Amino acid sequence: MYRRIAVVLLLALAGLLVCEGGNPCCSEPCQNRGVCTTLGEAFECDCTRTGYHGSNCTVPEFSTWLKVSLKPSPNTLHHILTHFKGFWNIVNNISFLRDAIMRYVLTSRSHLIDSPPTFNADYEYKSWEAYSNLSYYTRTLPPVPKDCPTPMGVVGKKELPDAKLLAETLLMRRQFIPDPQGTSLMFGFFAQHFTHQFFKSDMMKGPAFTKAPGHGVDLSHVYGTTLERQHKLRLFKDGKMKFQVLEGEVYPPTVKDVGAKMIYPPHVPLPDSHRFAVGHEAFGLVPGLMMYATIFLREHNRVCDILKEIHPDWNDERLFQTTRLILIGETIKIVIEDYVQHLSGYNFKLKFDPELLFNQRFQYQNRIASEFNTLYHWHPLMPDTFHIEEKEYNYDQFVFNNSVVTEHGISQLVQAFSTQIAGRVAGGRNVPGPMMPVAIKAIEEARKMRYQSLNAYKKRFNMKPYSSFEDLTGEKEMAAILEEMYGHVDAVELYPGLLVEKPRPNAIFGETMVEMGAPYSLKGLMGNAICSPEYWMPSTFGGSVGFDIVNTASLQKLVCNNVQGPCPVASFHVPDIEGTRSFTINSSTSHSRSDVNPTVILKERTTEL
Ligand code: ACD
Repeated sequence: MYRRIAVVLLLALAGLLVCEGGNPCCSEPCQNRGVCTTLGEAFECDCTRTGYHGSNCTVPEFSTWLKVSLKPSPNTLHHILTHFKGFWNIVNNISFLRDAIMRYVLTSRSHLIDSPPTFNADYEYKSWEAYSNLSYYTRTLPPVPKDCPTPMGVVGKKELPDAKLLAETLLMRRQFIPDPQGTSLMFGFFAQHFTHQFFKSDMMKGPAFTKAPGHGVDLSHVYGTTLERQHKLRLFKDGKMKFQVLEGEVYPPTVKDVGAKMIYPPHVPLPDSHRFAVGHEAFGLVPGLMMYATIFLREHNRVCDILKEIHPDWNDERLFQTTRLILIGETIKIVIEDYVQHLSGYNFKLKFDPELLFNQRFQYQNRIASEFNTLYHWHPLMPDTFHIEEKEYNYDQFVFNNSVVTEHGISQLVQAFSTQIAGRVAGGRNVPGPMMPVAIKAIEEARKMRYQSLNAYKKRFNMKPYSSFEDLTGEKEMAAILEEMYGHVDAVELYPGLLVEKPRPNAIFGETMVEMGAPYSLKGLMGNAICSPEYWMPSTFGGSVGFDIVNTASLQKLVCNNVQGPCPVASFHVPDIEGTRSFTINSSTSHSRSDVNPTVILKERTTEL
């Protein structure tokens, strides 16, 4: 009680102190998602529906107090979900229990996302412009006001550390650190392929803007963001997409053939036949992206054949449109049940079932947040070199090299990427050298958009803010550098903070990445129109056969249905020793697949069951 009074007094004092020199909202005086509004030199907190009241929204209502006191911390919940395998095996097989837990996961996560969206980089207060202008990413927290004494409000130094120095000191890889969750490169490339349909910053306008107005899973990376591009890529026969056959296998058509612009730098010595054209202009960047683009192209044409068989009377347009809805459904199913399932490390089995939300308060809409884009810079996933069959490619040999795709073929690429381990994301110093410019740019762009601090985001997503630098990193060396650079833990920026954060035990991420990433993800996936009661029915997908394709989709099936010959294992997790789901890292000295085995000890976690 005394502690709470002291906090209230301190906040009020901070507000008063700042009011003398400038904007009183700079000190973030309103807690618990209360909204700060300046009143001349004073401020007012709007605590409406926060569950708190008082001048700083710090006094809980009884029901809030009860909920907060009883609710386990995110780390405790994570521990429960990632241990006790025997218990979860039982729960996973009792459908009403599994459904109830999944419903809770979906609602508790998605209620953390403002829907309809509220702010953007240019509007720190609610406005029709911010709500309606789809060319902006939305913002979960409004930008730090321009007239604040420091870049993070009132705390920290007057100048932020040099972005390059910061990235080189704390983010750049020294030695490859493999992900202890066993994430594969197949996951890394899926992440890159899938997210580029909704993370598509419009750099002509600036980092706050997007060229993907669909704000979610619309498969625009397969079909193009504009109707003009889509039409260039379509065959206009039986609903299909254009393609070419190379060495007996189906690949995307050429830029020359279809006239859809792609980014292939002129110095890259690619023959015209390998200048593939797909939905996203930049997917020639790495063979991993083109591998997925090819798989999705084949899947589209495969599903068209199935639909045509059932609906011989349907025209090209209807076959195309229905197939697109099926592929959107397949994608969401794979993302929840394979991709997020893998990332979570949960022994609880996640479920894609839109009906779970039909009796809940839930809005079927989504707006991609700038902060989601920033946090998804998972470049530490990328290895130092890429191993395919007997070859090892460095970045120079790998980028913009579609020949790798046809030389090895989709099957071999899947096989190779499913067995090469990806890097750990949290814990610091694991961004590969060639990716460093992207990491530096992420820091600079966040500054341009005046992001609030890591700790402000922790509070916004119901986490306890870090109390010290060591609390953040879990060690002393990087903590001391951060202290030197930022002066105060409340001034640490979001993106560097996420990458240096102490990982959860044996995990790829720290607490903040998951607690922020999960709400954005689940809201974005389940907020899709196809998950709404109006759409979620067999007829939307051309009948029971199409609906079944959606409801039984998996990464493995997606691959098997679209490769010739024996189907390779397709997995977001590198191969296990029998019965093992995760890894214990023996040392931090693993460089590439050739030395993963000696240095990564695969160990059964029997003690944790
Ligand atoms: C939960 C489920 C487990 C969450 C675990 C990790 C989440 C961390 C980061 C985000 C992960 C995946 C992103 C996937 C999809 C993005 C979809 C966006 C659609 C617009 O505990 O809640």
